[in-house]
Amino acid sequence: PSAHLQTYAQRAQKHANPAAKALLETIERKKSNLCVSVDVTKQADFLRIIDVVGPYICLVKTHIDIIEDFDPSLIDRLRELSEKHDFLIFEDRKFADIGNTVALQYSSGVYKIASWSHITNAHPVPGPGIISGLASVGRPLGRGLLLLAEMSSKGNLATGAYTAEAVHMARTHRDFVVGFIAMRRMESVPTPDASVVDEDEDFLVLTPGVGLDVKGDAMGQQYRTPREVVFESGCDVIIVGRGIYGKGSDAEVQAQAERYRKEGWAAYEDRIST
Ligand code: S5P
Repeated sequence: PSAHLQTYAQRAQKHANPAAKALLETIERKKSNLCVSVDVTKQADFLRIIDVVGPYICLVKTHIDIIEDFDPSLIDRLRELSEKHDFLIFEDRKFADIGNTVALQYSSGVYKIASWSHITNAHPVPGPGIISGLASVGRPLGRGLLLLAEMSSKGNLATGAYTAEAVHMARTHRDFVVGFIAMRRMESVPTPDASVVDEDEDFLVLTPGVGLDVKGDAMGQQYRTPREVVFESGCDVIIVGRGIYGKGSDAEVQAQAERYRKEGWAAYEDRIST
C-alpha cells in the first residue's frame, strides 16, 4: 500500500535515512504528528514556548535567524529540551543557492545549522546541485532534507511543472531527500523520467498552513484544518505556528498544542483505518 496507508511504525522500520526513521519513531512513540513552528524573536520566549509545547510535539521548527539575542548557548538549551521532551529539530532555512554556497551556509557561519538540526529544507529552484551541496555536509551527520515542492501562500509559483521537477529531484536523491514541504501527497505526481519512480517510495510530507480558528492572515498565508491536511490530503506532519504560540498565556499555549495534537492524531487514525 501507499506510504500514507501504513502506520508510522511500519514506515519507521523500513526507512533507510536516520533522521526520517527517528522522526517516524518519535511520532509513533508520542502519538503526535504535530510540529510546532516557534517564530519568536527573543531567546527566553523561544525556550519557554518549546518547554510548554514539548510534550505534545514530534518536531520543533525553528527560524534561528530571527532570534535577536542569539548566542550559541541557545543551541545547548534547545538540545536539552529536545532530550527532555523527546522531539527532533527542523531548522526551516529554505536554502536556495548553488551547491557550494549552501554547503557553507549549512555547515558554517553563526548558526552551524547542520550540527544541531536533524532536518532542514531547500527550494529546488537552483537545480540538483543544491542537494549535492547540502548532502556533502548533512549525509555524514545522518541528517535529512525536505524539498519545497509546494507552498501554502496565495499566488506562490511552486505549482505544475515546478512541483513535478521538485519530485523528480527528490526521486533521484533518495539517500538524502526524505520528503517535501507540500500541501498533499506527491506519489501521483508524474515526473519527467518515469524510470526513477519506485512503487515503495516513502517521502514524508510536512505541511504548513494549518489552523483551526482562522482561514488566513493579512500577508497571503492560507490555513486548512488538521483533518483536511492529514485525512483528506494524506500529509504526514502538521506544522502549526501562530495557532499555538500566538495564544498568549502558557496555559493557553499548552491547551492549543494538546488540541492540535489530538486533531492531527485522530485524522491519522481515521486515514489508516479506511
Ligand atoms: O509554504 C510554506 C512553507 C513553510 S516552511 N508556508 C509556511 O507558512 N511555511 C512556514 O510555516 C513559515 O515560514 C512559518 O514559519 C510557518 C507557518 O506559520 P503560521 O504562524 O502561519 O502557522
